[in-house]
Amino acid sequence: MSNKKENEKEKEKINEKENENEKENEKLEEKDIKKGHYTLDFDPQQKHPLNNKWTMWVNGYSGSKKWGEDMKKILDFETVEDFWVMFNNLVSVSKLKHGTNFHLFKYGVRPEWEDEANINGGKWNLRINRQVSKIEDLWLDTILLIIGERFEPEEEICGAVVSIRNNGDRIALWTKTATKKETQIEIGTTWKQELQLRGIRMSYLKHKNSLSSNKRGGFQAAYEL
Ligand code: MGP
Repeated sequence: MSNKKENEKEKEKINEKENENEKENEKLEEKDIKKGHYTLDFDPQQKHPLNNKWTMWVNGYSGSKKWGEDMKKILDFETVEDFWVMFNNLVSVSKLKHGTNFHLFKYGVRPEWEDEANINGGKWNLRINRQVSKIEDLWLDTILLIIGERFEPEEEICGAVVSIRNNGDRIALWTKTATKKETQIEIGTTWKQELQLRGIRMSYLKHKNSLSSNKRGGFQAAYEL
């Protein structure tokens, strides 16, 4: 027999074997479903720990003019399951009153410039156009990226804030060491890529500049992407 013919026979045999395997799998699935098995073996009581514990905060809902006065803890969580229970029971950010902020920060860090974890840091600031992007989707994606530790180095991440405003909603990613330019650029680039935000400009602001300025004067970008 020629080599070509031998190869074809071999291929046919492999195909037959694959078909047999597929049929076997189908039978197995049918059998399992008849027995009432719809899921893989898992223990519904078992929770999956996150590497960090996190706290969700809210402020800005009361109309108070004094910063931080109405800052309130919503919940701490440290497992995947507890995160989803909280998130699924939280008002969607698309329905929040203007002026409100949700803050997701590592446990023990207050969502303020003055906290020792934030004081030398800054934030990547993303302005959202509601005509183009869904704020609730970008907020959830951002949360999943931070609790899932998708940024390098993970220790640089302090938290994230979503701010609902009349003049344009924003999401900010707060990081620890504003002077580490390369690190911040890498984190900002990852964030932009993961959210698939091509063609959108983003600025990095140092908290120390915000602290020393009275309001908008000092809000100058340290880095841009
Ligand atoms: P903002 O809500 O982050 O800015 O801060 P925005 O949305 O441009 O302003 P708004 O007026 O539309 O809400 C608003 C103001 O709150 C700042 O100018 C500060 O005076 C104060 N503020 C905000 N943060 C995050 C802090 C903080 O961490 N510490 C202190 N001391 N003041 C803050």
